Amino acid sequence: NQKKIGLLVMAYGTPYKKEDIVPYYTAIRHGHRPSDEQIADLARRYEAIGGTSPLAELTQAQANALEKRLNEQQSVYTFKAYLGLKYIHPLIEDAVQQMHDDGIDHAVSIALAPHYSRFSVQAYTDRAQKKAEEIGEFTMTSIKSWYDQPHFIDFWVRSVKDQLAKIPEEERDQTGVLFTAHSLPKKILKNGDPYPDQIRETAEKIADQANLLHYTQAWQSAGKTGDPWLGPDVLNQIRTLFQQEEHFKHFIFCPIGFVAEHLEVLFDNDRECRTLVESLGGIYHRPQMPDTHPLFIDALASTVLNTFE
Ligand code: FEC
Repeated sequence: NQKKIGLLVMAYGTPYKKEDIVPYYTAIRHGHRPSDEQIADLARRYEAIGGTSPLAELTQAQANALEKRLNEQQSVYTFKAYLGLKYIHPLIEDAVQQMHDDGIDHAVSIALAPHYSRFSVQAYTDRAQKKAEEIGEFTMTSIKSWYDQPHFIDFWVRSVKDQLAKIPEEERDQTGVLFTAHSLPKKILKNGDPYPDQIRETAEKIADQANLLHYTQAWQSAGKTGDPWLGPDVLNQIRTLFQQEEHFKHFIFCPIGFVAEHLEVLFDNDRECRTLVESLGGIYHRPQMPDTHPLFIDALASTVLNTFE
């Protein structure tokens, strides 16, 4: 009889329908309702990508694929995946409760975000662990980061190479690759948060293995709050590249801090970055996000199995 292990797949969450936008955005703002103007602006961005984000469906598909892969790869345990979201149902706490109700006493938690920050992954983990402690006689191993898992790096190496292969050979040295991740408030640096270093390391590994000539890193999707955010912002970085390297023609965007097609990629990259690049006379390229690509699911599965060694 195989031991049943709970697999807590934690992710950001997205509004399922238009009416969810206000409570979702209010949850992101820790219970403070954003201004009508901010709400209208967010609704307009969802509208621009088709009304809602494909993220809800993709997160579920990723959790299902990971559960399946883990159960194929070994026969000691039976993994059962539970989705636990940060800002909308099913919430992280409810998922932990459900595991307990289903008779599970050990779980592994993994966030669908490759890089660790106190602001991102730690926030997910704290909520899960707190709930597990409340329940009692329930243990959970929480994975902090998995950005350096070789299959994950390989996914992006292949994606960049595929994009480069589509660019005419004589124009390949006129191509710049931009690695981006979600910006965070600058105050994270004060406590030595590893987030910026992990992202730099990810970009360097991919660039090295893909033999990239020209690449740079930038931050995207910074919040519209008063305090300073990590920079350079990707839009400024695009302008800088055009000023310094007028001969660049192609720009390949790799949003390595995210793992699915969603608002930040479909709007911030595919709309905002594309518009700026094209207005400056360049050509925009962006590979498909990891979604349920087998290499990506293998990266997650290996990370989970490593916690049992
Ligand atoms: O619906 C979708 O398709 C997109 C869902 C979504 C993902 C996501 C990922 C990250 N965020 C991170 C940090 C912040 C910080 C703030 C912030 C604000 C928003 C807003 C929306 C939103 N985020 Fe998000 N993020 C997604 C969606 N995020 C909507 C609110 C409106 C806006 O600013 O656009 C600032 C909070 C504040 O306003 O004070 C900080 C980080 C990630 C990547 C790691 C992860 O997925 O956990 C970091 C997906």
